[in-house]
Amino acid sequence: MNIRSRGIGIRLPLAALSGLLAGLLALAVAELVSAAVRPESGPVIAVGGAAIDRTPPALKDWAIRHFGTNDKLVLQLGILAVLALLALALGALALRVRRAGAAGVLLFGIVGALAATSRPDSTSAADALPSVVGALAGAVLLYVLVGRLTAPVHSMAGPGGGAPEPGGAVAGRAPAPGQPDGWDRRGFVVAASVAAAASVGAGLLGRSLNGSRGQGAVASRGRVVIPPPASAARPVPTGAVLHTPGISPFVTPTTDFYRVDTALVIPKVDATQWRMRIHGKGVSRPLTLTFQDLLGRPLIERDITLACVSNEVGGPYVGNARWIGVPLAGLLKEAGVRPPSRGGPADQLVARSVDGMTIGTPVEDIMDGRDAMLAVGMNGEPLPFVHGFPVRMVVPGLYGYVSACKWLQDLELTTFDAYDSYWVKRSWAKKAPIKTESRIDTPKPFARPKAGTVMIAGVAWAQHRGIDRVEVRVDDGAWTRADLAAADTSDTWRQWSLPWKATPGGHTLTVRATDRTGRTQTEERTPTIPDGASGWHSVVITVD
Ligand SMILES: Nc1nc2c(c(=O)[nH]1)N[C@H]1C(S)=C(S)[C@@H](COP(=O)(O)O)O[C@H]1N2
Ligand SMILES: [Mo]
Repeated sequence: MNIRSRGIGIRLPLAALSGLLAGLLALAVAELVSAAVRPESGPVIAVGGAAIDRTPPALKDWAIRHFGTNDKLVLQLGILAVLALLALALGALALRVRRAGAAGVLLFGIVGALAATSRPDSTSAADALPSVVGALAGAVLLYVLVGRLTAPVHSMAGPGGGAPEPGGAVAGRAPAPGQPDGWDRRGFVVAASVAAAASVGAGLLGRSLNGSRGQGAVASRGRVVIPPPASAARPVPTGAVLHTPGISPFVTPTTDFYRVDTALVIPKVDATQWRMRIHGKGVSRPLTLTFQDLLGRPLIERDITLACVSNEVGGPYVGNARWIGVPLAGLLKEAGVRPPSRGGPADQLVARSVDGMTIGTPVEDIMDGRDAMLAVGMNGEPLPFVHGFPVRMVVPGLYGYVSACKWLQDLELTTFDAYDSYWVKRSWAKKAPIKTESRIDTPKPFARPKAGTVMIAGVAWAQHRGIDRVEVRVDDGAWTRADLAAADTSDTWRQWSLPWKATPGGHTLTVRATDRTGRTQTEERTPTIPDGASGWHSVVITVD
């Protein structure tokens, strides 16, 4: 009698479990090895990063819309879920053809290795190691475990039973007494338990090593003392801050500030090691700057509202902070750069980050007198790691993807003809000034306020042009001017509010803003791609 058929009922789930254990060991070993290479080289991070690089813009926007800043967590959980399913399948396959199952595990290691070495921030073939070593461990484990499931057990042969046979070719052997299914139950349980324990150990050790990486960077941030600015921000006029319940605060607290980037591992750069070069077309005096060089220069402090091009009408990816940093125009001038309007040959400044991001900004905008800066501080402290420590760019009036490179490492002058930056390669516009927009913060969609006076309030922004007017419309009524808070600067958003005598029933509230060039934001709805969403924000509520 063929034991393969006799034991299949229990052996199939156990084989699938073996696949899962092999996958677990592979990931755990990879995590451990990545602690020795660099955390970004781990297979889940690498495949996740490679997936982000290749995500079509529409899907990226969908992910940001639905998962917000959790999009990266969702991506990694998704990768793990897919890996788990494939591991189960490979386990089942191994029961039929042991070598094929093991080879399948190795194949995933190769995919991980390719992803890790293809990332823009990968500089060394060592990035392939975590995936390869992890997959080897997983493949061996799967081979051994399934060996226990298919090994004939000779009577009283003791633990381990017979030698594993290639391909599990065990048909025709009689099951051992006391082992009616004809497989090495004890050997399997022992091997599986040891493997599970080893995975947990390796995984936890790798996690903790990876978690404690960047201690030097954390310490360096702790030691940063930002000197007082040579040019302080003008005090926010008292009338610029409204306290209507539910309105976005004028200054966005750092912890609430939106975060949009492609980094699955937040770069931890040691400020004492930081160097940045300014070089390229039309640079007659290339500069290399340290963090101390930057702090030693006259600093400017400015309130600037940042916005993301992926922000939908009414969306959350906009925030206002107090930035401190070095004026970028001055640095460029020192490097001998002239803007195109003064005959300079470079019209694009490409910022590169330590994580391989590239962001291209018009040189003309940087040098036209606006407060473009290399920011070192945000809301009174050194930049938080998630917002680009130690140095990022901030340019008033331009969406973040064309101006606000975090974890800055290099500035190269070139032309828009010669080079497409990261998002431009992914079909976003080369140039993207922020569109005039306004948002109703309160009431919230589907709110049920009581009839009587209801405060409608929110924010409006048209960075570097300034907001001139905000109007609100209830249903199809006339546009009514909202009360505008005092303007801080043209680079910040403006809060607004309007008391409304709410009558019972369903209502649609709509807002629109007009900037100081006299242009009213267009009603025409466009998607975020390629250069930012347009349209009027409206909110549907029911008054009780
Ligand atoms: N290195 C790096 N810098 C980056 C990005 C990124 O993905 N990587 N995203 C940009 C985008 S699209 C925006 S909107 C801003 C967001 O800055 P914040 O996360 O500090 O709010 O950072 C910009 N700088
Ligand atoms: Mo963005």
